[in-house]
Order: sequence, then C-alpha cells, then structure tokens
Amino acid sequence: MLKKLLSKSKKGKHSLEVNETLINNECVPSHIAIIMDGNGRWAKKRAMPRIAGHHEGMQTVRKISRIADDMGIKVLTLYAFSTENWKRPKSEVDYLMSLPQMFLNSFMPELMERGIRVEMIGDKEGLPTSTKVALNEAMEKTKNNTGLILNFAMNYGSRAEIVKAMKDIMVEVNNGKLTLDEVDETLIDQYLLTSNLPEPDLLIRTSGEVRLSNFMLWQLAYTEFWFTDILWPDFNQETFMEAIQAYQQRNRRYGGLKGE
Ligand code: V07
Repeated sequence: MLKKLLSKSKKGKHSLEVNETLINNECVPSHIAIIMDGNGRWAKKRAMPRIAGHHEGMQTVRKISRIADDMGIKVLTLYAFSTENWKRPKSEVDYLMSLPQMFLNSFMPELMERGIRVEMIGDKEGLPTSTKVALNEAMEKTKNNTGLILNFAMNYGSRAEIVKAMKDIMVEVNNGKLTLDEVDETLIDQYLLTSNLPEPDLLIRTSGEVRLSNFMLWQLAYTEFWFTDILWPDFNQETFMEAIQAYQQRNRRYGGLKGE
C-alpha cells in the first residue's frame, strides 16, 4: 500500500526509492493534526443540506485514517467538534453528535483489523450520553491496539484545556504535592489532555481559513502549518501527500537549523 501511495509522487521512476529513503530517514510526520473545515460549504455548492456535507466529511475521515495508517503515521488528531460548535442550530448539533456512533458502527471491524486505537481529547462530560457511550466503547475495545492512534478532538477548546491544567496544578501546589519550582513546561505538558501524545509535527487546515480557532495552542508551538483551499470532503490521498511532501521539504531545508 505504501508503494501504491508513493508511486503517485511527482518524481516519476525513482520516486519509490527516493521516497522510501525519505520516509525512512527524513521521516513522515509522527503526529498530524487536522482542522477539517468546509463541509457546510461543500454541501451548499451542491444545493444540499449542511448535514450532507458532514456525512461526506465523515467518509473523508475514514479514507484519510486508512492512508495515515498505511503510511505508518503514529497519531492523527482530528478536530471533530469544538466548544464553539454548540452555537449551531440544534438540528445540526444533533446530527454531528450522531456521527461518532455512525462512524464507529461501520468502521469498527476495520479499526480492529488494522490495529487502530481510538482516543479523544476534550470535555467528554459535556457530550450527549449516547455519544459518550459510543466513544467510551470504542476507546475500550481498541485500547490494546498498537497501530495508528486516531485521536478525535470532541467538545474541545484549547484555552479551556489550559485553564483546567492551571487549576489542577494550583491544587497540587496548594496541598503541598508540588512546589512552585517544579512548575515548568514539562510539568504543564503532563497536565494537558495530550500528555500521552507527542506534539504535532504538521497541522493541516482545509477550506481556506488561516487561523487556529482555539485548537491545541500550547501543543502547536513548533508545528509546521499547511493550509489549503480544498474543502474537507474533497480532501484526498493526493492532497494529503502534497501536505506531507511540503512538510518534508521544509524539514530538509531547515533540517540543520532545527529550533532556530
Ligand atoms: C464529524 C465529519 C468530519 C468533518 C468535521 C465535522 C463533521 C468522524 C467523527 C468521529 C468522532 C469520534 C469518533 C469517531 C468518529 C466525527 C463529529 C463530526 C462530531 F470516535 N467525523 N465526525 N464526529 N464530522
């Protein structure tokens, strides 16, 4: 499958060899985070209801998860539902909240076959019970899988995440379990929802929007950003490879100067 992916690259005949070298030595990003924008616009362009765009967007999640898994990417974090999304019409929110279940019902056998682990970041308690149950079941069923971590940001907001981390740390300082001196970047990392994950190497945002919208503010400090006008339902293998190649080119260019 990797070969199939790589033979599509621009470099022609030698692409496989060249790219395999790249992939081994110059590294495919370990953790890719995606803001999946443009589902509503995709539907509007076709005179379809917004929920049709969300449904199509869910199919794209499947396709991209398969490709990420085939490429040996370790973590794919997908911004599925932000704390801002509650402001949308109730009918749309209800539909969005049914998607995890729909996705998991049909995709679970393949997740298990592939050894994909489902994880989430965000405030699970704020989700409807049926959504929470579906997520909990999926995380439980896949917890021993050792392949791709498919990490959904659900009811997630980065500032709220940081506020919670600060409060949790303050409690520990107050009760004497931590001293002020022990509070540093590494400690703060451990109190974030992403404490068990590496930082994203690459952030992708679709649909022409060029902002972070309260997504992983702390974690994206050193991440490469890649933006595209393509709407999320139209995002495909080719676009995904383009983003990864752009990341690899930047890494090659700045490889010797990392951190500067
Ligand atoms: C959602 C489809 C993708 C585009 C963005 C908005 C709509 C997959 C999930 C999902 C979440 C958790 C899980 C399994 C699947 C999802 C929401 C929206 C809320 F365990 N797609 N997708 N969840 N969209």
